[in-house]
Amino acid sequence: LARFEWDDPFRLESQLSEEERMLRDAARAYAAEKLQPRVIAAFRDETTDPAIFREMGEMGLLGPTTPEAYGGIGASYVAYGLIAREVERVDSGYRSMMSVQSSLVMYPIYAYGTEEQRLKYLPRLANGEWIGCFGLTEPDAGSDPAGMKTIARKTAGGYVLNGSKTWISNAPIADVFVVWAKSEAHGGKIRGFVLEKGVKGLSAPKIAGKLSLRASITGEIVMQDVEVGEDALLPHVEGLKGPFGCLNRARYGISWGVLGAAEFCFHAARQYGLDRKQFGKPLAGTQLFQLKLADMMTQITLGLQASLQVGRLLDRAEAAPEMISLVKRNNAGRALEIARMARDMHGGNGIQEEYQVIRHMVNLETVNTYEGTHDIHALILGRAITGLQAFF
Ligand code: TGC
Ligand code: FAD
Repeated sequence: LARFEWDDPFRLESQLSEEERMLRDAARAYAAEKLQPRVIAAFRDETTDPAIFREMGEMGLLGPTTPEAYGGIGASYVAYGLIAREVERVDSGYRSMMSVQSSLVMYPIYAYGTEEQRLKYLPRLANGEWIGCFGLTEPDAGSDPAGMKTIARKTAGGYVLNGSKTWISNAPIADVFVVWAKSEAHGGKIRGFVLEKGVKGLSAPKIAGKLSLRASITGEIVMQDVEVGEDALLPHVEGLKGPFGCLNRARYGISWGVLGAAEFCFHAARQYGLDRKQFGKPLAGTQLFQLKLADMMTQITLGLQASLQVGRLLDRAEAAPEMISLVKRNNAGRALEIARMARDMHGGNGIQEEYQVIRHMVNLETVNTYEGTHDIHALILGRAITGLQAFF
């Protein structure tokens, strides 16, 4: 009989290349040795350690798919997903810091920027010397970014930007701001701009009091007559496909990341059930407990296999955005259910910070919302299924 391993039912391991396994193992070791010891206090105290970017940079975890000429390591998208899974096994906030830098800041500069912009920004974002953020969402434009009000007006030497962005990961500690605005000079089309910390009129106040994703700092971006040169414009894209091109990659990474958090919760619940006795026997020996574990393992296994397939297609430039919506939506929703279940299976201990399942649970509430809510991805899929759009 073929062997069955409960923690790798479909032998994901055997479907990875040697290089992918090595990167995954390096990320796993880093996350366990450097991130895990900090996370409980960071979440409790709502603090973000900027040194994490440099550490991740040294490990090659920032923008890993970027070519070596620009400071990356030219890794596959499958490797990128595996890294996200290891980091989010510790905390969704740490994965968030990393995926914003990689997919939402480095990717647009690489894909839409000039050679000068690539050479100026990418190596220092890759090594973590600079921290990046991505400003799309506004107070009145969340699920519907086409409704943004931020505006760029042409000046003699460049542009002047006015507007505000909200819910921006990394913003209060960012050096580099990729901001999307409607450009009057381009017929009101959405264009991308790269702003630098310290420019007059730009501020990024922290949003305090989040009860989710507390280890990842979030802020606003306020732009009051921010003047930039022509060289701040990302010249090679216009329209919403600019930010969506970045979101495709970040959403794909999230589809792997959330399963790392789900695996943590599944493994913790299993161990708790083996250790904890009630009614004279381990909880894991009861039918209800086993049913829950079987459901967790099934959803994680199917999700990983799906993300691997989308990653392989992405590596061949054959991944459609709807495939990414499918795995982002499904895996984030399933991970949230698994974390809630694991919290329940820990009984009263499940609400304690040291058991960590409730932290994953409240983090995953954010992940289910950002980068397109669970329902928005359903509408993207519904449009693909029926040919009818139901957003408005
Ligand atoms: P729609 O008419 O569908 O499309 C407008 C243009 O965009 C193109 N497009 C895409 N291109 C590439 N990839 C995709 N996934 C694309 N989706 C659309 C499309 O072809 C079209 O191009 P063109 O040339 O014809 O103009 O646009 P819509 O306004 O109807 O869109 C509706 C909807 C709901 C799909 C979209 O707005 C949406 O996805 N909303 C969700 C918003 C969102 O995801 N925001 C994320 C903000 S960033 C964030 O959350 C970071 S958190 C990160 C962290 O901390 O980890
Ligand atoms: P809304 O769009 O107001 O949605 C509210 C509810 O209405 C949701 O349930 C939604 O599914 C539903 N809804 C909306 N439209 C429809 C419809 N047509 N039909 C049916 N239901 C609908 N953004 C960035 O640009 N950069 C970042 O770095 C970033 N980081 C974030 C970090 C955190 C911690 C959080 C919480 C958010 C972050 N975001 C970021 C913003 C995030 O992308 C938005 O919160 C998200 O896109 C949802 O927008 P909204 O909050 O305005 O909700």
